[in-house]
Amino acid sequence: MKRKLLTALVSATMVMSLMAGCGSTDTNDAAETAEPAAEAEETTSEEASDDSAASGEKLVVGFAQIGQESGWRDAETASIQEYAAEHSDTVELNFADAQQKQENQIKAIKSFIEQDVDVIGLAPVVETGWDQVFAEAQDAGIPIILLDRTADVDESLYATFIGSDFIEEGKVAADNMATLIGGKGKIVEIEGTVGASAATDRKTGFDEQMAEKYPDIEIVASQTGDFTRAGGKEVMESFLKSNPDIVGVYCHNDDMALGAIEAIKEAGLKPGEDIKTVSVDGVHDIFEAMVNGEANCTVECNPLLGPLFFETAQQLKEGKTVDKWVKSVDGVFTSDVAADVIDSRKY
Ligand code: GYE
Repeated sequence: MKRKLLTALVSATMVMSLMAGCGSTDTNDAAETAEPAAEAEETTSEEASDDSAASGEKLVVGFAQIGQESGWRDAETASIQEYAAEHSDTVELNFADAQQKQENQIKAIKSFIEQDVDVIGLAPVVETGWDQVFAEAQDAGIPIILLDRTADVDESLYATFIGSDFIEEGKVAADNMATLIGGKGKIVEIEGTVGASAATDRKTGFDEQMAEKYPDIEIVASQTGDFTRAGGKEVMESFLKSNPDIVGVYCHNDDMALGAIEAIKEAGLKPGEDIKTVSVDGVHDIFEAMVNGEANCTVECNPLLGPLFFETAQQLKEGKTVDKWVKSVDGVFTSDVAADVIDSRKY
């Protein structure tokens, strides 16, 4: 059933249809209903039926998700699962939650190959270590879609990357931080998961922009908070002890900023005033913090990738090829507009 890839184009209209197809997702609901488990868990949208990858003409997709580290990721999972549920007559989703572990993602991919799915989707927790399993998928004729993070492999080993420009996000974050602190002062940086493309590139973009354009701003400390709220809080607590004179914190995602805000408050300081915040994602909770004056800026990164993911998978199943990078179009929001836009946010 699977065909080798040819080169073609995902048109701009697909990106538009993604934007139009963004349903409203409640990340809190997703977090509440998600069941944590010790190992990678696989569920299929069609468990009750006897359809299989080999039988019907349905689009059969395996998706190896990272886990549940952030509100952003819960929103992405909900977008994928909702699309599959709404299109259950044409689509079958086999979803694996890797509990933050690369080895579980590799196991899931191997199991999707065994099942002979049409297309494999993967959000790679880290960039390296994928060559072998990607080659196995290629040998089996199964195209791979990288969703929301890139992998450091030869371009021939995957069909496309759907996601944002993280270097650009870092640069935009730097410009906004510079504006917030008047172009000078000491700041700290809380990084995402070590080895994840979203963390590496958000750091590169931010640090390079700071070095090139803002000589009077000094990044005095930079450490990982693993993209989690608890991680952001813990790192900020230690930063505040050793750097009491900082005026800003840049976080690679909103969840870590929300943790950092708690740490700033517990230290008797005012987040959003004494220490300015800039983070990435645009989740609902950071908009609430901006409305409350406790956060200053978020650089958007769209997690509602379900519709585009399945549309792209269908094109691949039909033997069409797609752009190597289908780039998300994202905005940037500061606290002065937060109250006006919060109700229109979809995640
Ligand atoms: O920004 C962060 C999540 O890979 C773009 O992963 C994604 C990032 C997102 O944990 O919140």
